[in-house]
Order: sequence, then C-alpha cells, then structure tokens
Amino acid sequence: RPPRSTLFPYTTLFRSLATGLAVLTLGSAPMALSHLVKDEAMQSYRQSYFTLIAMNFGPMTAMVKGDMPWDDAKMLALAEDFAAIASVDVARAFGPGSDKGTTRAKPEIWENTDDFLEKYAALQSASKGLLAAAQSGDRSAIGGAIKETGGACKACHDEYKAKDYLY
Ligand code: ASC
Repeated sequence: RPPRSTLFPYTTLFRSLATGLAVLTLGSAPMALSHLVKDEAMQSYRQSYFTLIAMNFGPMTAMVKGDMPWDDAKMLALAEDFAAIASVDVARAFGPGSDKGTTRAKPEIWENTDDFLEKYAALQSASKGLLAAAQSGDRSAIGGAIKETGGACKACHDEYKAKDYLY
C-alpha cells in the first residue's frame, strides 16, 4: 500500500471529481417527469393511453400517405394493437375532478359528457373497421378506414382538446 502522502492527492482528486460529476449529473438531468403523477393519476392514465393510441395510429397514417414504406404485416400488427388499445375504455379516466391539473382536456368534456362519449365510441368503432380492413389487406379499404379513424380523432380534438395545457 503506498504511503499516505502519496495516496492523499489522488483521494482528494478522486473526491472532487466524484463530487463534480455528481453535481453535473444532477444539474443536467432532464426533468424526469414521471409518467404517473401520483396526485394526477387520471390525467396520467389518459395521457399514457392516448400516447399508445397515437403511436400506433401514426405509422399507419405514414404508410397510407407514403411517408413510410408499405408493409402489410406491420400494418396488420399496428391495426391489431390499435384496436386492442381502443377496446380499453378510457372513459373512467375522465372522472370528476380530473378536469384540473396537467391536462388539455377542456371543461366541455364534463359539460357535454354524452356527446364526448359518443365521439369516443365512434373512435372505438372506427378502430374495429380499421382492423377489418387491415385483415383484408385491401389498401384502398385501409386508406378509407384510416380516414374515418383520423376523422374520429379530430372530431373529439376539435371540441374537447385544447392546444395548450389549461392549468
Ligand atoms: C394522429 C394524431 C392525431 C390524429 C389527428 C387526426 O396521428 O396524433 O391527433 O392523428 O391528427 O386528425
């Protein structure tokens, strides 16, 4: 073991490096926002849900538009996942009091709940049509179903989703 006098500068150097690294790491860490904000569980739930919806719908739209190479197997897999996700009823995540917090959900959702739920049901139904089209492999049917599904997304967004966070 080297004499302490030799070891000391390195220990000091190591400690200051370690401290510096820790400070840098903490200081530059991205705002690690949890996907589940505990006191906004419903808002987190539905944002996660619609992230899944969008991340499955997006690539299908891209294929239809020609922004991504067409792949029948991928289209079918995406349509299956999309329909499976859409079959999970997100309505319970729009419970009383969840109009506040980190949300773009407009108050109209809680004022016109029947209409909101009807529009959501249209999306769920469109997801089934899209799955059927993907199963048939008919590209023009898939294109039509994508249009209908996108229309269902948009119908709700137009009335019930704000551009910016409201609170
Ligand atoms: C998407 C997406 C939406 C909808 C909407 C359809 O891919 O992220 O919000 O489609 O643009 O009109």
